[in-house]
Amino acid sequence: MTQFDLTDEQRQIQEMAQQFTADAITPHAAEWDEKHIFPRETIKAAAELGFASIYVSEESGGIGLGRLEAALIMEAMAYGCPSTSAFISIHNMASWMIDTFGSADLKAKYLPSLITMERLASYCLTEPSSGSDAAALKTKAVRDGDHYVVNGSKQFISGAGENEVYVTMVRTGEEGPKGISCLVIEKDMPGVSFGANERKLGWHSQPTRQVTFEDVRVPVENRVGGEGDGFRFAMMGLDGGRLNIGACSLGGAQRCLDEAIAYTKDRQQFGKPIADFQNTQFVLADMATELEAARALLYLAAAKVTAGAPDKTRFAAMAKRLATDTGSSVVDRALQLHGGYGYLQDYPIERFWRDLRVHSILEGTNQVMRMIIGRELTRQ
Ligand code: FAD
Ligand code: 2MC
Repeated sequence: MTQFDLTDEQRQIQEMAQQFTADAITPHAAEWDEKHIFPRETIKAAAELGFASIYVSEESGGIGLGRLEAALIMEAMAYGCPSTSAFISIHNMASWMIDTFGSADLKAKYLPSLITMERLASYCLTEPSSGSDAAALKTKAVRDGDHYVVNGSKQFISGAGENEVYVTMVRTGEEGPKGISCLVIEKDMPGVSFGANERKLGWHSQPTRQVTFEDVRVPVENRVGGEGDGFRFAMMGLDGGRLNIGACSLGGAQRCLDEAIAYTKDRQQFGKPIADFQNTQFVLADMATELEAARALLYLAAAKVTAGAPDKTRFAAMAKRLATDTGSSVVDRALQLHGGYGYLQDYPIERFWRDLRVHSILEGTNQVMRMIIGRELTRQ
């Protein structure tokens, strides 16, 4: 084992996730996509392997692994279905925020059911008028005795309507990032309602809805950390979430590369397999090279986030930007190598093409990633 290789334990985790994917995800993913099925039972089965609490501490009942192990698991599951893998990542991000910053009572209240996925968690930052400029969020929480009264709405919430727990960034104070706090809000609290399921290009195996809060009374004990800490917690959650989204792109792209290799060896034109054309081999060579380079940066960034390195946020942003752009570009080339068949639902490529497209947008657009990187590079 060298510093550039995985440990035996990491390989075992990777193989377990690959086996789970081959058995429980890959055979069904096309149907989930086509029929917009939310595979709750499969997601719950992932929890039995610890995949709902990958970096929730062992003390709290999680499996207490690092970000590289999480990336390996997300990458492996995305080989079958990027949308389902990303859904599980978001649940992990929300659970980690409760475990890392929540009080002992809050952890006891929510973590046991989140770890088993009896309850599923969403992460609510985006609002209709604040996406990239997340610190401008307006959802207001006003203190009234031992409750907050919450009013406002969240846009594009993954899992909304299905999930039971909403880790929600709200304004309790001044404008800007320092006036934001984080509350755990439950689906069944009076005043919580959901918009229609958005009709999307991809990510069909999970719902996306607006969440509206109308005079929702949330106990003060459901606040994660102190007043004004919410934006920092939200950003720290995203340091890990962005790695996972990048990993989902890598896994999806690896699947399409493997499909393209098999297809081009089989498909004959001009009397020989199209894999024999130098163009095909050069395209495959570039796909594999770029994928490995993006993977190497992502694993490095994951190690930095686990270690709490000072440059972890920049590395997570660089890795998310490169892995998601590379992933989409690899899938696009795989589609081209399939010719017209790549455009058909009979082959999996078009699903991956659609699923990976949103990874350059969510958990911070790739322009915001460049902003984070550029700011740090030019900071005096
Ligand atoms: P905008 O911020 O309006 O950006 C529009 C364009 O302007 C983008 O290209 C952007 O890069 C660019 N832009 C904006 N500001 C700048 C700048 N300063 N410099 C250069 N370019 C800029 N959010 C959640 O909180 N929870 C979720 O679970 C969740 N799930 C999602 C699921 C899906 C399927 C989708 C599509 C989105 C989800 N989101 C979620 C929201 C997602 O994070 C936002 O869509 C994203 O952050 C971008 O915000 P926006 O859509 O408002 O775009
Ligand atoms: N870790 C810890 N603290 C952080 C941090 C991080 N990664 N990033 C920012 N902060 C702190 C920062 O240090 C500052 O605190 P202080 O003033 O005490 O130093 C505070 O937070 C405000 O930070 P900025 O001054 O950088 O805030 P600004 O508003 O200028 O920009 C930006 C922040 C653009 C990086 C942030 O708004 C952002 O990431 N936008 C994209 C939104 C996003 O990613 N949304 C994803 C939604 S979730 C999703 O899509 C899903 C599918 C789940």
